[in-house]
Amino acid sequence: MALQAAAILPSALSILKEGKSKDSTFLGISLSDHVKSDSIYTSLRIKRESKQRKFAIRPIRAQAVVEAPEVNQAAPAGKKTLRQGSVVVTGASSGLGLATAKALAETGKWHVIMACRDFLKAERAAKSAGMAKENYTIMHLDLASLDSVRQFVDNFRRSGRPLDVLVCNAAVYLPTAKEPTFTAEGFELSVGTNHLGHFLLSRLLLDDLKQSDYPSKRLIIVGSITGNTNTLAGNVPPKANLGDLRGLAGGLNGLNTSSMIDGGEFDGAKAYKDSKVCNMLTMQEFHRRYHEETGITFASLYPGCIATTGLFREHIPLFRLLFPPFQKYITKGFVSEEESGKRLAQVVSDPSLTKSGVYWSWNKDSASFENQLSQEASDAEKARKVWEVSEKLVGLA
Ligand code: NDP
Ligand code: PMR
Repeated sequence: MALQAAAILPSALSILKEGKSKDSTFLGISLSDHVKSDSIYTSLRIKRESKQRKFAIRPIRAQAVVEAPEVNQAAPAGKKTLRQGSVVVTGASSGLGLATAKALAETGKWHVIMACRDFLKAERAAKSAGMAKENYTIMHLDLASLDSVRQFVDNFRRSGRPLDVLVCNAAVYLPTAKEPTFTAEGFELSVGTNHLGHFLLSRLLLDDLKQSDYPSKRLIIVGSITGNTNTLAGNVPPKANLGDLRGLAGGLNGLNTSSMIDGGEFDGAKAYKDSKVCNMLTMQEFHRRYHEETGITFASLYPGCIATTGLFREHIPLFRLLFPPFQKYITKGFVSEEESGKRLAQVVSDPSLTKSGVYWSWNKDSASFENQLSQEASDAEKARKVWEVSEKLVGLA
């Protein structure tokens, strides 16, 4: 596959050149215009009656409860069937997140909390995917605002549901942006959303995961091949590189410090790849700090190249036209949204994928295997530094 891809490199490079065009007339609209969805959309199915509950996780939750799933006591004597699992999936309104939500919901074994910035879009997406109402709840989450992340955690806790699995899936990719755009707190938007928003979310929800009585509790952070420079895809410029983290330490605000983690000039494609490196490092740091103590499985994955998703919405039209056939027929790295959803759903619930600290990938026969991360994406010292700097930026330290 690598050779085939290398053989078409010259023509493919012209795609890359087109892809790097920073002509903002193509899609024009800054993502920051989209991210201010009103929190009135927050979906809380609150019952204002007190009820004896199986999952009395925090005393504060007693006033706002939903029908929490329980272990089915009605099963034949001695045999308790597993209660429905409760999984939060960020960015479940399209692409991989939606396909995963659908795959999990249709098993009937999972209740999916779709954590989305656009409530109506998520509702339409769930309906058109044919998801049964009782198998999902939509809750508002805008990862580009730390206040929204905290509000989501609060709302989730009030819902009274347990948290068995958290999937950090949402992302933005801004390859044609000429200038950086920023989150509510002033962090460059790609790293702010893909890494810092998820960092705060997962740190806060770790407590909730700890309290779950589900047999296999998991925290999954979606990574990617393009953040790994030990692959051909990861060597397509601009390459991921966190450098000495000077830009991250300065807050990525583009004012008194760079908007890029390594302190360099803004490059939207690189910012996305850097954010994926942070995602994979964060998963490993979680594993080192908490796996033994909590039994939680921490995992990351590369689901395959899902070339048709909304991730490429900001790319130029020519790229969006040629990218799917290029991946399908030349690199052979293409995977459908449905297949990618099945893969991530496996990482959520397959009893054979409980190993912690693993970066999963799939081979041509769609069999999962533990993949090797690049040197930078598996650098324990860098992971610790990213963790510590991120803690300060999101107000946890
Ligand atoms: P999509 O654009 O289809 O999905 C991204 C999701 O993230 C959308 O639901 C989007 O919401 C949501 N999102 C974006 N910004 C925010 C925000 N501020 N707050 C909350 N949600 C937000 O892309 P994919 O499905 O392709 O991407 C999903 C994951 O897969 C990402 O982590 C990506 O890095 C990873 N990945 C993708 C690959 C691919 O080939 N596509 C390959 C490898 C990894 P909305 O619908 O409102 O825009
Ligand atoms: Mg890449 C085996 C080869 C392979 C694979 C699996 C991917 C996946 N890509 C491969 C090769 C190449 N790509 C080659 C040879 C080129 C031309 C030089 C190339 C180009 C390319 C571009 C311009 N590829 C891209 C882009 C993007 O804008 C995408 C990106 O980097 O987004 C961050 C992308 C991707 N290629 C992939 C995957 C999975 C992506 C989507 C990125 C991601 O989500 O990580």
